[in-house]
Amino acid sequence: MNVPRIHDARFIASATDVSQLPAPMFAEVAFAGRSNVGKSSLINSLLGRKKLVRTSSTPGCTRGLNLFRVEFSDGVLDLVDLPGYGYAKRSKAERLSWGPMIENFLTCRQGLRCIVVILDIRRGLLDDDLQLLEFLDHVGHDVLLVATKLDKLPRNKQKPSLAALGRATGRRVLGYSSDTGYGRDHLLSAVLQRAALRPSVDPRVGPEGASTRTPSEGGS
Ligand SMILES: Nc1nc2c(ncn2[C@@H]2O[C@H](COP(=O)(O)OP(=O)(O)OP(=O)(O)O)[C@@H](O)[C@H]2O)c(=O)[nH]1
Ligand SMILES: [Mg+2]
Repeated sequence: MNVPRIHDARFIASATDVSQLPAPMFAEVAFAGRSNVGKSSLINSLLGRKKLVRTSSTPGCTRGLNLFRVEFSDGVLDLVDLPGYGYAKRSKAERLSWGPMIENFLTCRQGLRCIVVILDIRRGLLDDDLQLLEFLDHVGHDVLLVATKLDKLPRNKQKPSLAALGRATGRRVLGYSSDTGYGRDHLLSAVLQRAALRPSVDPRVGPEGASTRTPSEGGS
C-alpha cells in the first residue's frame, strides 16, 4: 500500500478548552477513547514516531487537548490527541471538567474531518464508548472505529473478536496494534482519505485485504 511520506510531525499546542487552541488552519482528525486504551501510542505508531506523544501505562496520562501538525509530501494534517474518558480514579474536579472539555471540542471545533474512536480489542464496547459513538452520530461527525492492542490477543482470536465488535457496533472496525504496527498503513490511508488530503485506497478493504472483511462489517 502506497501511503504518503511524512516530512515532519511536531507538537503545536496543548489546551484545557477548545477556545484556547490556535484557530484551525488545516484539516483536523481527533483521537478519542477510554483512558489507557492506547490513543497516544496509536498516534505515535501511525506517524512512525516513538516519542512525539507522551504515553504511559498509568491511565490519565493525556490531560488536555493536544494538537500535533503533520506535514506529508502533499499536504498538512493536524491531529488532536484527547484525554481518555472512563477513568474512575481521576480527581472529581478533573472528571467534571473533562467531559465538557471533550464535548465542547467535538461540538465546536471547525475543520474536524473525522474522529478516530479507539477501543481495546480485549475489552470491547463499553457503555461510555457507546455514548461517545451516539454523541458523534448526533453531532454528525465521520467516525473511524479502531480496535487496538490486537497483539494482546492470540492470532486465532483476532478476527473473531473484530467481527464481534463489528456486530456489537453495527460498524466496520479496523484492527490495530501500536506495538507491531499492524493496520498502520491502512488506518493512515483511511484517515487521509477522510481528511480529504489525498485520494487513497478503498478503506472498506481490511488491512489484510478483502479477506479480513466479515459479513457483519457494514460501512461506517
Ligand atoms: N501491547 C500493546 N500495548 C499498547 C498498545 N497501545 C498502547 N499500549 C500500551 O497501553 C498503555 C497506554 O497507552 P497510551 O497510549 O498512553 O494510552 P492513552 O489512551 O493515550 O491513555 P490516556 O492518555 O491515559 O487516556 C501504555 O503502556 C502503552 O504502551 C498496543 O497496541 N499493544
Ligand atoms: Mg494519552
